[in-house]
Amino acid sequence: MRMIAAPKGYNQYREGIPRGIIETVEYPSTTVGNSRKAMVYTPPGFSSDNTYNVLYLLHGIGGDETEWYNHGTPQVILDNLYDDGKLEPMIVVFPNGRAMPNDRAEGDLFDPDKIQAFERFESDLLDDLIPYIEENYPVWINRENRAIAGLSMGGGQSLNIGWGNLDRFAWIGAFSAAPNTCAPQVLIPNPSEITGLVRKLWLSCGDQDNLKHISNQMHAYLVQHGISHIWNEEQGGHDWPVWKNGLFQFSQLIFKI
Ligand code: FER
Repeated sequence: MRMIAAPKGYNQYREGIPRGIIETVEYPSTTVGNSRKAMVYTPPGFSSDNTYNVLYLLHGIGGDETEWYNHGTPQVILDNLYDDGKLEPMIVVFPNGRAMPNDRAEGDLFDPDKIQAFERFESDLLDDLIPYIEENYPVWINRENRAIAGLSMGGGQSLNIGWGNLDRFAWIGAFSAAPNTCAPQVLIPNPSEITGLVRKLWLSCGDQDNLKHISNQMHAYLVQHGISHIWNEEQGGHDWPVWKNGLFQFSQLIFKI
């Protein structure tokens, strides 16, 4: 089994290094008809004199815009990677992928309305959140400067939204993609026409994850059609070690020529 693992200490808080800032923002959503929250990480040394890439990093069915921050210490992982000189400068946006008026992770998380809200998020992201970020942060607005990745439901969203909007995204990551992932032949009906458009495609899943058939199926289709990607089947379940490794690995691959 091929396995790309983060080195020990990758998510340990380091004393005395420059740090990014993580904050909560609110943006007007025409899609949902209210004001919605997202978290935004700006990197160490962030300055509006510079222009940044943007990674949209999505949560799972049990989470909201705070899930990565509460469980994944993304700011520690990213601060350490900047300290090691491993990342292109990027802002990371943590949206709430359940695009409905009550977007908290409460009640029956599998309620069809809530599952549908994960689909509706595509419009909220493209029409509301991305424009908000691009108006309020100094960011590049080309597809090559925009990445999308996520865990589980967010991994499915990343594959669906990424492949569905190649004019907007050039980098896609899916960690333990959930059954909301569209069939690969629906997402990529004409493989010969998209050669090279996705600059890096990362797929990972734990070997103990009972949703692994979703990733297996995507991987098999990509292999069958010669679509370049990285497939990391790693030890683990449907859980944070896999997702944090996903962020650690994927963030180093993106926005590099
Ligand atoms: C399902 C099983 C798991 C499903 C979604 C999930 C939409 C999501 C899991 C997660 O986000 O952790 O059948 O259907």
